[in-house]
Amino acid sequence: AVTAAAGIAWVATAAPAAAAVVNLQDVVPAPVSAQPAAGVTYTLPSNASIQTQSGSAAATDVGNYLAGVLRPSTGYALPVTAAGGTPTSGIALLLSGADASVGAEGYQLDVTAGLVTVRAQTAAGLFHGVQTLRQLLPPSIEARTAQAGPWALAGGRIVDYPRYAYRGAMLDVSRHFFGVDTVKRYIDDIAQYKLNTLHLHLSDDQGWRIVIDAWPRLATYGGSTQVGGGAGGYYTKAQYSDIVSYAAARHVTIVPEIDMPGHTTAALASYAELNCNNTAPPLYTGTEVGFSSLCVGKEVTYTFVQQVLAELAAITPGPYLHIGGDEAQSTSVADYRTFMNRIQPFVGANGKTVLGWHQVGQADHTANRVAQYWGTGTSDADLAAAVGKGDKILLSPANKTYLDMKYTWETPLGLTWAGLIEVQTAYGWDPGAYLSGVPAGSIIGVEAPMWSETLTKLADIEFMAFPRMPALAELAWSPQAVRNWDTFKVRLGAQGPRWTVQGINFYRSPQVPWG
Ligand code: TNX
Repeated sequence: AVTAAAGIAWVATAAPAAAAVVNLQDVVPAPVSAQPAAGVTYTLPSNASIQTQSGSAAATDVGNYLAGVLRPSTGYALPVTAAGGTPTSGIALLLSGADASVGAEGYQLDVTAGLVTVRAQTAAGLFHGVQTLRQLLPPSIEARTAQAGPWALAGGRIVDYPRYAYRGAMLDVSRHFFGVDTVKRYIDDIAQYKLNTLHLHLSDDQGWRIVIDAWPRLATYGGSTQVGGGAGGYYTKAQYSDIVSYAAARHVTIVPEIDMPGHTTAALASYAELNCNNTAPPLYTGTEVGFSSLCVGKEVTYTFVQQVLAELAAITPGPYLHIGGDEAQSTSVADYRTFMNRIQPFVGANGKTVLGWHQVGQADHTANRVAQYWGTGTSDADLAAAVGKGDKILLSPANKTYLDMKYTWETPLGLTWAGLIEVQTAYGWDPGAYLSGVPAGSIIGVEAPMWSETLTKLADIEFMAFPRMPALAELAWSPQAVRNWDTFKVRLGAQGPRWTVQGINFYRSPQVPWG
């Protein structure tokens, strides 16, 4: 049974034709509107084709992506062809005729007995519609070997679009380094839930993870260890660009972060001249914070930052460079302001927009700056300063969105400083009305950070992300009016079999009725 939400076109579902068919509205994140067509189902025939908008390479790419999901499990050929006229069978991905409300990232999905049509204004919209289509098929569609069908979908119409333009996850690749394949897998994980941004925390005290040609020891020495003293690692520019391209093909933008002026031991250890006393500290493999700072009074510091940001901007197609700015406890407030006010213009000079942890509110505003709130309360002086100066706000309240917090005291991984975060805690807040004194119009979205002090491998990342990342994705995508814990936990539970088929190691929260 589905609880109707006021003002939303949720219609009670008729008895499904086959027990295995997923109800049209049982998708994560919840769609804006879903109108089932009673008694109608579509069954994918073995000779189906995927017909994409004629003349659009981007739509063809989405078609090829969908074929890549469907071919292994169905065993069907599923040729991707250019749509001629109005398709009458198979799956169509079209860039015309969608409801105007879908905007830049939404889609309209129509399932009739004869065909499935996804319509959008952009390839990003088609891609999001394809994620919904996946979830409407049985969980075995996610297998990478041939499975028994039938491959049936519930009939009806979904019209769907995001609440926020910025829907993010963050991965800390500094405390523990994660290779290209792990990052790609996490991109696949988040894209399924319509997140569109992956923020990579590329530098910290414990490791520098991206090659900078002008300062080569950052990677070769600064990247040579990690928490606990393991081998660490770093991305070459070619590897980094491979990640950026892989993300772009999934309509995910990479936001690179170089954390400054604190969290900089890896850089300070690599170059003695960056230190006020001209002495390089040893590499650091512990988990303390707040003890390092770039040397604010030295000119070489600004040459360094300018060159790093220029090289980073050159391999970043997305709009943001994240300059960190958190926990600068070894930098005086005056020095912090001096430093930030001097480096922020480097970002704009490279055609990018400043994103920083909310302490950047202490420094001057720069055009379109975004402050990322990571506090545990609902107000903060630096946050208020940022808002007062005209910053936009990205929401990552640590006691709600931090995927490195333990679920319960029994959770074998993770930290507890911001509290325990069970699924209902992660889900149960409204991003538009959470912070006091911050107008809803200042919020650009929600990001779920994953710090990696205690996480060493993909299975750890996925255990902490699932099921909280999909829960937070719903906050970022779905209108508050369709969000409801009692219906969400059932929809979420139904994702479990999909994760099992995908090989995802997830936390079987007792709050969720797992399917
Ligand atoms: C705080 S959140 C930090 C990180 C830690 C994290 C652990 C933030 C901006 N700084 O340095 O990794 O807590 O949860």
